[in-house]
Amino acid sequence: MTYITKPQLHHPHLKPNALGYTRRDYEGAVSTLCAGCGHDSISSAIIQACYELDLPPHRVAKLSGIGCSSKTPDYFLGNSHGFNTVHGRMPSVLTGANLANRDLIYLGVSGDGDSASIGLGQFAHSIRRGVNMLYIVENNGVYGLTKGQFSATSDKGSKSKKGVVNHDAGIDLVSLALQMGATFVARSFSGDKNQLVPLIKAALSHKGAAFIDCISPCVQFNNHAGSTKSYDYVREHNEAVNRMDLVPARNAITIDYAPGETVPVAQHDGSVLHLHKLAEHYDPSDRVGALAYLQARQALGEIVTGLLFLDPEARDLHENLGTVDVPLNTLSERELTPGAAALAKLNAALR
Ligand SMILES: Cc1ncc(C[n+]2csc(CCOP(=O)(O)OP(=O)(O)O)c2C)c(N)n1
Ligand code: SF4
Ligand SMILES: [Mg+2]
Repeated sequence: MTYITKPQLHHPHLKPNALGYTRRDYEGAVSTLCAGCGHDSISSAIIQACYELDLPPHRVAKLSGIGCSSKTPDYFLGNSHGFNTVHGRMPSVLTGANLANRDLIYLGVSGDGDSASIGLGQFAHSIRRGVNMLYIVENNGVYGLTKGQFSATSDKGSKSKKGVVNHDAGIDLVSLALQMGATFVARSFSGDKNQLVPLIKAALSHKGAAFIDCISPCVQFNNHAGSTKSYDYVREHNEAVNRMDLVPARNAITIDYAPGETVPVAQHDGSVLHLHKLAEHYDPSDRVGALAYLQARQALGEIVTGLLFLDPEARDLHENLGTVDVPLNTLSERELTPGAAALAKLNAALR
């Protein structure tokens, strides 16, 4: 497809956010994905979330692997830092960048092939280390870019476009993230912006490893009868456990929800996440309960969406390692090489 550049001019009536940026300032290049691809809706939700959170674009670093999903960072946050790594290696590059500069907001974007096959080990270790990031998997159950092979998240018994049955057990990245110790775990659907935008806002405000598995239909290779990741299938089998909104710390906003219980959960940046429960007895603070709930609903053929687990006391990798408060990349040579006396003291402490 030919590369189309976007016009630089903004409509004069576009509403600016608190920083004076309009939604357009959070956009990227024109997408070259297939029309109707779920990944484009996720890009749009990311743009909306960053605009609503008033994030300074230069403070965001977006990283990805390889795949149609991993191409998407080119289509949002055009004024942010970006790094398109190799297949399955986004988590380690993101971890390194985060260790070097803790002051940026890290957004990792990946696909089910990128994270559940070649990158499975990297996915697991970045989550268990508590890297402060939002890790989104745009999950379509196929390798879209390489023309529709089953991926490791394809459900057992689901069919390819040509009718071939998948006999392998599917990997559920949400369950894996829960087991690996993620402190914010959610699942959503690219076609449900009302659920996805607040989830992204809350995950970006969370300190620790936040993971969102976003079902994102591939209209080219996996949007047919027999697929469990098609628009029709997800719409029919979606079971939302909660609805939510994130209230930034600076705004005193009261929330008016439909009848039902609303639970406020404070985030590390001072903002408050308001969770409105829909599913009966669902408790997003119970990690084991979340796993059991997921499996029970999966056995009924339901796809559970919403915020599935949140640890408001989450710690991140820097806290665990006891690193200094300032970004390591701002330390001077003198601070990094404190001299022979400091080395002797350190060695003595280890004897
Ligand atoms: C080391 C390596 N092995 C294999 C490939 C081929 N390859 C490119 S993208 C891809 C899978 C992408 O699937 P997914 O992450 O699900 O992205 P999607 O296109 O479905 O969004 C593969 C196997 C590659 N680029 N590099
Ligand atoms: S092949 Fe599938 S995943 Fe890739 S852009 Fe097209 S619809 Fe999206
Ligand atoms: Mg895929």
